Amino acid sequence: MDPRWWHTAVIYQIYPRSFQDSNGDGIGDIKGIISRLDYLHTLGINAIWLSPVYKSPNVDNGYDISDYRDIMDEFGSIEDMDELISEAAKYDIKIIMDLVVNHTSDQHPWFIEAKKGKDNKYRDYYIWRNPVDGNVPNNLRSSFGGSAWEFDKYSGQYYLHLFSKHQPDLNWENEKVRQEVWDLMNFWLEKGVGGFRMDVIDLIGKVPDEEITSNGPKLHEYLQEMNRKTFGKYDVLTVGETWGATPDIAKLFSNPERKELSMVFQFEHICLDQQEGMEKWDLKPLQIKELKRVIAKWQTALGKKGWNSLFWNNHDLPRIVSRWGNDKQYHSESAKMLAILLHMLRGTPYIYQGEEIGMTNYPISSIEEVDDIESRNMYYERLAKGYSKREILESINAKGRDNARTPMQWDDTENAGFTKGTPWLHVNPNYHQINVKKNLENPNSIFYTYQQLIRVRKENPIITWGDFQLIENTEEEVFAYYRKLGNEKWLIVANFSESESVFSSKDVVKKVIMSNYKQNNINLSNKRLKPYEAFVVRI
Ligand code: TEU
Ligand code: CA
Repeated sequence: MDPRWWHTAVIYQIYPRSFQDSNGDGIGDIKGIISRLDYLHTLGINAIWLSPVYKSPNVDNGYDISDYRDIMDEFGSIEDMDELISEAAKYDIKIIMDLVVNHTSDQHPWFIEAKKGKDNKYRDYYIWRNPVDGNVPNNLRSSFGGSAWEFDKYSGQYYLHLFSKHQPDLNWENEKVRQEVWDLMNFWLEKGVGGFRMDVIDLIGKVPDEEITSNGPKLHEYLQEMNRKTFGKYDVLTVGETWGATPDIAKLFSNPERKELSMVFQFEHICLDQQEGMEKWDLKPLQIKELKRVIAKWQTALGKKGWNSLFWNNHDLPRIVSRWGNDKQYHSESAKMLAILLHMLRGTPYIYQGEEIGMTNYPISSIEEVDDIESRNMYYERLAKGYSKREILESINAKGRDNARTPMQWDDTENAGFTKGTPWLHVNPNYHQINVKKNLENPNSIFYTYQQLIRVRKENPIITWGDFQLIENTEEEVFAYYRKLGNEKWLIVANFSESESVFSSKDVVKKVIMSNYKQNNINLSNKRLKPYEAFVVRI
């Protein structure tokens, strides 16, 4: 594959509402982000994936857009955005915009027009169907609960919304819709953005009448057209959010010869603690052996015909150290282990804000503390089904999206230095112990592990380009693999457990590249592993 900048890059995701408030209204904003560029430069990242900052009524925190060419008042102005792009460029940091074009807000002028009647010129921008026997057209469900069809009394038709009813789905079959999307993408490309993260992009080819939502028949045709009409002429990163991707599907998206996207986010590893065929709230314990199998599969299956993105976290997922690490006794060890394991893989790593200091899930005790539409809808739906409050809150504490959305913990002053006002969402009370300032002051902090991982990746092509090989015959809780490029060979070993374990191999260590426990020399014959120990060695 032709090397591109994003092959060796590390991306940092910012959830703007919770990153840094600059004016005391309790809501993070663009000026706040600008004031923290220096910090991100110290970490060493190359690009920021910015969750949506466009005008939005905020039913789904910006994933419901009412104007794609303007900025949400609370976040600032279009001038602030221009300034962010140019200030970030001074640090060699690119801005990757979140492109949410499967749906708009119901407050978008297109939808306001479309609702005016069947002959309105914007009617066909959305997906309308007549009732069937006086009821919904079919059984399509919304991701946020209930039917995906909402009745519009005025016209007597239903419109489709795969998310909330305030997020009507665009009709991608309509050529004019596609042209509108190309225009708005070009608007941002001309401003010099570094690419797009494409929200639920595998839904745009849906065939609602056949109840096909993801991976519809025209999906790849649309993406090839998008590539030709917009970013194909630019040196940018594009990453699609694709919950329904298998490795074969991921190759369709990311094989450079097909001229679609740079890479996709796949979620197979992320779904391993969910009961088969159930919802994300229905948990089961993670099996390390499954995690090894799934990661190894994705590491090898794409071959030279596709590219992986690597992530543990985003704004929809619980905090990884609380999920598959240990956010109490082995907080630091397990956070570093997870970082080392992921960042030594082949692909482009993404860090979600606060992950680099080991931020943890926020413990909620009542639904009043919850902002997220997905959790709130599920709460009332399951209450009505007879679940107890206790079990529902347990699910939200484990998997709710607000876990990752609490404000960034900068220091131990009031509200963790996030705002001088009242934060829009509660700050995690553990900010006195877990914050950026403390991390920067401690050379052994989680932050410096991330910083080192980013630096080591830049200095060693083996991490970007080397082959991956899982080591099969280890203790179950030990995740070990080789990376190999030319004559160079690296070994990565991680103990995914709070108990001691052991790893044994005939390999001889030439150099310890890094480790989460201090050690200058490692003997691999019967190497005892401490809780959550992880190391990278050249052999
Ligand atoms: O998420 C896609 C999506 O399907 C989410 O509902 C996700 O499955 C869920 O949160 C996990 O349980 C994207 C965005 O990342 C999310 O924030 C938006 O709410 C959603 O699309 C709609 O735009
Ligand atoms: Ca603000």
